[in-house]
Amino acid sequence: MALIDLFDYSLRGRPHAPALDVEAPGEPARTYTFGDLECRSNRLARALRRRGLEAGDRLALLLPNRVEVIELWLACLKIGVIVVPINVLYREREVAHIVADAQPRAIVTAMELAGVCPTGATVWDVESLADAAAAEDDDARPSFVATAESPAALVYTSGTTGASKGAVLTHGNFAANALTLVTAWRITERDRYLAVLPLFHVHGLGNGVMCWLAAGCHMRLLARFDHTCAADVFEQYRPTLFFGVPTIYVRLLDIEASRARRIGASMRLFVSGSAPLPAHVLEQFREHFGHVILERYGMTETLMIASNPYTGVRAPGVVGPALPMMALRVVAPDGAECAAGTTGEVVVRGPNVCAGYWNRPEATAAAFVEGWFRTGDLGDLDEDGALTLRGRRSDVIISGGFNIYPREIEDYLLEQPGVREAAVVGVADAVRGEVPVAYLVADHDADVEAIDRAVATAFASFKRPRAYVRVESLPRTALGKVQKHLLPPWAPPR
Ligand code: MCA
Repeated sequence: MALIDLFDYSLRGRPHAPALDVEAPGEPARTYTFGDLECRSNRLARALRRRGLEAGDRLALLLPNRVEVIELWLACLKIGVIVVPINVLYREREVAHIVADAQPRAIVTAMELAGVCPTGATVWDVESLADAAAAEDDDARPSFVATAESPAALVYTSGTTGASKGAVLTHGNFAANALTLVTAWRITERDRYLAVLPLFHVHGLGNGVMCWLAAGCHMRLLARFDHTCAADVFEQYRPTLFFGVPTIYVRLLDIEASRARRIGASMRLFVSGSAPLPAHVLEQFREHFGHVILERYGMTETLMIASNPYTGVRAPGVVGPALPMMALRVVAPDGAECAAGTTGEVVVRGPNVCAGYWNRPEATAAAFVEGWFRTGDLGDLDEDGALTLRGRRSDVIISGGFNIYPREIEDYLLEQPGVREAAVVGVADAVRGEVPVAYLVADHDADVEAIDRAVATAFASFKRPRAYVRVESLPRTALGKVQKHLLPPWAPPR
């Protein structure tokens, strides 16, 4: 089956039902029915074909949350085009890497973001593409048949090497993920889903948008999460379902207690993922909103792996047992299965796991061991099969739910004048979870401010080190590997 077949229960099965409220920049919120989305995406699919796109071609989307992202997704699914979502916070260097790797036929973007597109790339303005779609007179669905194995998206994620790789996510991966979550979290057409997460990551997209389309519920799509007006949005929309990263839940704790109670009273389920949810946040949120946040665990490459139960105990610090259809094991370095309570690497297999990395057979081979995908996360299982994460095999930093690969920043720092050695580490932060801090061994005339400016130009803002600490040398093992845990601790100035 193709992913669109799953969404057809909503697109064709509930054509008159209100599907989506969304605000376009500078305009009041607009409502679309599932039938509107079906017809609009059919026209868009035709417009994309008219511009020469064929099944198997890639189309990059560098877009903030807006209705066209959803329509482009549906249009691409309908004609077999592979979507390559790009983080809107990325700078030229980061976008150029993805474009060089995925070789999209075009990048669809909003004019204010076009400046970060690499020179030579074909760039389509989303507004003019929408106009071209509106000018199509036939709104029947174009003919194309995808299978579960057809790639639907390349979602870029960095491995330990620092260079980001495209995880090939198929129609079947997304369909299995959505079906599992709709069942596990009891999402129905009666839900009202408040969507604040960016649609260029699998949390907002594969979980949010795809559960909405599979269940046929109502969604309100915001351009982004803004903590200064979050309470107003909750009170106006009265959602029943919300997905967030821990930073968002920390921000929501600022809502005054009586308002928080009122918001909680009409909510059904708060889900957290993308970074560890601190136990004290879960506890304060329960006191404040009257809800125990449901924590789950996933990765771009595997979509969702494990989830706390909908009914039953949602224990702090535990991400729950494997989701239905997903198999999960904890293994020792020699590959032997660990006994309950013993920490090892989490490996998974099942229909949610990606087909591999785009054009990278070696990386794909290294990621799988006998069919099991190596997550790089460390954890242990209890007697009932519930997983507790204990850390990561790689030194990825998660800030506000965005992943940062130190190696990418370190390599760039080493290119800067006067920098001899560099190490980037994550430092605990009450709001973002972690923030990056750079340690430099540098000539005494090295200009750290100029280095910081260069970093800020080259990378998304969340990757910019919060501080630069000069050290005489980096602590290393006998084999020369940097021992980051031995670096002098850094604390933010008060
Ligand atoms: C943050 N910024 C954004 C966005 N989010 N800009 C545009 N669009 C966004 N969506 C920028 C701000 O402009 C600002 O940049 C900086 O980030 C911090 O913004 P602030 O308002 O202070 O935000 P906050 O209250 O701290 O909240 C940040 C956030 C954001 C909204 C929680 O971090 C976020 O959207 N996180 C979600 C990431 C996500 O979806 N991850 C899923 C990955 P400046 O510093 O320049 O002023 S998928 C995944 O991990 C796996 C698969 C999984 O299991 O889910």
